Amino acid sequence: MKRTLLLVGLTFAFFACGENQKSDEKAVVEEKTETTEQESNPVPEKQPEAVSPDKEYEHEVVIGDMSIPWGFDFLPDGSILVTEKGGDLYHFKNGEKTEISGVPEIYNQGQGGLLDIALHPDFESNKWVYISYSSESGDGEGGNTALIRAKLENNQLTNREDLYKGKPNSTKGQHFGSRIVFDNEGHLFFTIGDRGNRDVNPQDITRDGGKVYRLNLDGSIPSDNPFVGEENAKEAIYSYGHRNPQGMIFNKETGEVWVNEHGPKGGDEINVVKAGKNYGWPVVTYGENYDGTTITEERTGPKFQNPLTYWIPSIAPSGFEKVTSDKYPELKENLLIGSLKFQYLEHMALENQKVVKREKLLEGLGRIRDVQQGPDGFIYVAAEGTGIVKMLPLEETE
Ligand SMILES: [Ca+2]
Repeated sequence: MKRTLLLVGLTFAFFACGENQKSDEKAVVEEKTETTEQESNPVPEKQPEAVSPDKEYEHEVVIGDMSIPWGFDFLPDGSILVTEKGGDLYHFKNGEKTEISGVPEIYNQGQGGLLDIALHPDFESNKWVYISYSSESGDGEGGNTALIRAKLENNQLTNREDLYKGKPNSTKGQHFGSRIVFDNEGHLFFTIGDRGNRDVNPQDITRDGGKVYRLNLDGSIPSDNPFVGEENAKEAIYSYGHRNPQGMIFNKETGEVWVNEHGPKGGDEINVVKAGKNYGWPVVTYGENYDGTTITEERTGPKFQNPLTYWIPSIAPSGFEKVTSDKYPELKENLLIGSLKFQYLEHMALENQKVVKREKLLEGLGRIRDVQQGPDGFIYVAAEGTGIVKMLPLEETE
């Protein structure tokens, strides 16, 4: 964009003007270029405070008796598949919870475990289910994030295919990612956090960790991925410089993938994921170390894509949804984000890419891991120590 504008501008200046006008035209070109860059990468403003809503939503527990329900998705009949971080996968239908067999062995360390689950967009005809988890497979002690797919038939996972495995393994328990979403063009996106190795992984495209990845649905690498053909690059990488994205949506309205990710102390972010862009961690951040010491004074820089917004203090975001149904008119087209730290569901309203409202919904429900709009249009929320609850629209509780 920048190059095009510059060329057009200079050509125009060359043919159309005398000496004096030439410098004027040049000034216009420079101004235009700057505006364009800023428009595509504005520095975020401080968020408004999160407030309690005028009226709290009621909820009903749909699946109870769970410890850490990490991720879930809906089958075509509206029943639910849900992971327990500890390593079990359940199918919940008609009030009954059935354990699914054939689930991969997890590396049970720290934040690792059985993580996200997502059904193939055409699950009804092909039965493919995608799962992310921490895995010990491959060389070296410890584990790293893996992505598989398998067919779900008769409460069993079969025909397993290993699609991706982050390297190297590490015994660190931090930052495995990992969400899975699909776009409308036959890709899937998933994330791996920096694996507790922030000074080595996120800024290096020849290493896994601190990345958003893009694959074709069979696990192959799209030929138009941004780092295809670059020496030693992990060609599945779509964007880098991330810390630990644990919430991801495909924003149908904009055709973009959006993530929310944990910052250090302060500095959680929402990022609009763009091909080949660097999201800055740990070179630029709005956060600091947990002990209050400085990571960097830099909040932004010319090489880095700014977040859409950032949280200070951190809410520890997990799960992400954009409301599109008509069940909750006051939430429509807005964002929902789970908070592990403050144990509420954040409702965030944007206007022109700026945060104009933040509300704390379902306060005290528990550490929220995931949020999804079901095929029935209702909002479902996975909370630690509870399970999955359905948020009831305000008019239904009046
Ligand atoms: Ca960032």
